[in-house]
Amino acid sequence: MSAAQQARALREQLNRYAHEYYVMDQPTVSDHVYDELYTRLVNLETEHPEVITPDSPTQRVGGIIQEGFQKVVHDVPLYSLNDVFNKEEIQAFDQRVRKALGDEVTYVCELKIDGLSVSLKYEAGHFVRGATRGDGSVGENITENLKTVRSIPMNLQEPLSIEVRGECFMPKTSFVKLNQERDVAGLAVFANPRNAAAGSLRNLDTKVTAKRNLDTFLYTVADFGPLLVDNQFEALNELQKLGFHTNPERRLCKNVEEIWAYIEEFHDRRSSLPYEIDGVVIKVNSFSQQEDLGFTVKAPRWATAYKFPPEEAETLLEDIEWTVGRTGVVTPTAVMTPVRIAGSLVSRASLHNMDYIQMKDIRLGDQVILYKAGDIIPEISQVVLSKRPKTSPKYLAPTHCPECHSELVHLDEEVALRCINPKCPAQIKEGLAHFASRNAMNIDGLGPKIVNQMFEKHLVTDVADLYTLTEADLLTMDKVKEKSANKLLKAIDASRANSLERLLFGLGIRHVGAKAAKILAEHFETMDALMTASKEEIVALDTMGEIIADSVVTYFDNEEVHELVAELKNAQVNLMYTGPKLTEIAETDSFFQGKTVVLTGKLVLYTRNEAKELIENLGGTVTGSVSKKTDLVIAGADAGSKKTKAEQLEIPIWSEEELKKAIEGGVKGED
Ligand code: 0OX
Repeated sequence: MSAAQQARALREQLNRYAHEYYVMDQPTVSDHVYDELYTRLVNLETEHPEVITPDSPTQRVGGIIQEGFQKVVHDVPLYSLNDVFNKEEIQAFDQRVRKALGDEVTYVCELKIDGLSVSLKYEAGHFVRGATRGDGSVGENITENLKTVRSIPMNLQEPLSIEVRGECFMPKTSFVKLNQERDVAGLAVFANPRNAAAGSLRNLDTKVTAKRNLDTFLYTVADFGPLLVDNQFEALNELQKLGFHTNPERRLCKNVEEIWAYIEEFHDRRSSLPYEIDGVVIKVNSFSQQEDLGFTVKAPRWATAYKFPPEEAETLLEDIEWTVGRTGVVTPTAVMTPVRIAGSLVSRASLHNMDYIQMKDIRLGDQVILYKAGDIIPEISQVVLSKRPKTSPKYLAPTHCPECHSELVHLDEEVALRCINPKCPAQIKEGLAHFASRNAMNIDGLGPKIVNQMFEKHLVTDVADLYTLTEADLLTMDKVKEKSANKLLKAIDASRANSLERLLFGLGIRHVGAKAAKILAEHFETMDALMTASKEEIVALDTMGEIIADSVVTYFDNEEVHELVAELKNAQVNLMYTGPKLTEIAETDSFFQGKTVVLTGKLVLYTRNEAKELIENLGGTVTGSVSKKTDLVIAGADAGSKKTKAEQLEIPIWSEEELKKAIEGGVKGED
């Protein structure tokens, strides 16, 4: 047998075994047998590289480092689904369907896989392109990444030209393992399998994708023509026959009762499934009936998605930790025995303030019910009173600062407890980190951890000290080498030139947010002018109320603040407004000036290009992916991972309506 023939035989055998393993979930040989054959193929291909074909299993290990992802225009858009949340809404959906079609309706229920929608294109049976859903109309080309996903066939059982769609996801066990490895390596863990799948699939290094053990379930095609079937249930069977992994839990249902029984069954089985689901998709089975119903702009009228209620879990409240923020507010955090909710391990939840603790009568040692608000933020919904030990005492508010031990107070009518010791180390550290933060002095690399160390090592006690730091100082800190020390010094130095509003915001004057700081800086132009401004002068400014004015005047009526400003001046920190002059502002200043904006989700008021152009005309820049440098995310319907990332990075998220307002009215948004 020639090398080419041998390679072909090995390829076919290995692809068959892989199909049995990854798609059918029915392996017929052991891993050892597979590995032996695989090694033989690797050796053969190394000796005779000319026999390598794109469908060889050796081509699935990645190795391509991409520069970015090209856009892919979906000829047939990937629709999203309307959501329903209870049985009544399913009944209403069923009634609408029956009103249009009559009583002869069968539905298919499918599990709603919590992954990323992908579209796979095959020509004459060969995989030629894979893309993300994107906004439904335009996605990204992730062909090389998808080639590493073992359940995606490189060749179909029949030479069809077809575009198949479904969900790419990370199984729960792979997710847990990945996070364990990342934890050990000191890397940030992924919040849930969906984020992990997104990060893996959109990784520029396909070797990373290959290692992540992603899987797929396919459920539809752009055009059913080539499949020669006339309903969704048969289409799923056909997709399976072609070699795709399809979810085995699909079921035909004749009415709402049967649909509801399916939903209840999987609500109960959800946690024991090996992959994450967030609901059930209900589809009219017959294609001709689907055609009769058609689509709205956004979603098919013949399908709907039932979303499970937020997942809850019971756990033990072990402790309540109190932490001091920049303004001295002391906030409680519940520390609990870790539990898994909606795909991630949760052990901490904010308790907001003492009123909240009292209102829910939360006590140490209680069993509590945890859920994820908006599916993201862990929150305690209630205490399980029946499990409370009889002797458990009421939880009492702390009386002293957990950091500096000075007495805590309530200012005015505030619910919050505050430490009012200006020398409280926790407040100073938080204040320093705020000073360096993105919207303030924007000192790259000066995060809370570094600030903490600097403070503990007595390198800094106030913000002016940052400007006297030397390389030798920085080298005394853990994990700081020459290179990073110099980088940090450069970033600190660069911040000297910032316009006054950044410094004002960075100083952390009570009630002075980024927007107020900008207005003050624009008007008074110099720190000196602002420091001597009267309350009346400040109140006279548009949008500046008494509270801010009082706060500014009180802040500058302090000898220590004057000393601090003098130190900053000495350190050659700019104390002037260097933005456009007020007269120029009328024409040039827009909220978008200099801002980096990301558009995500389906926009209905503008096309993507229109929105981009309008923002760019107003001085903004529109980019494709969310990062620390993003200032604003505009999220249309069904915004996915970009919105999630923006939430994690605490980047402001606007609706399309808010965008419209800002564009049309020149309204300034909140920084
Ligand atoms: C899922 C899922 C998503 C087809 C036409 C509109 C939506 N997440 O598991 N979408 C669909 O259907 C598409 N089915 C699913 N099972």
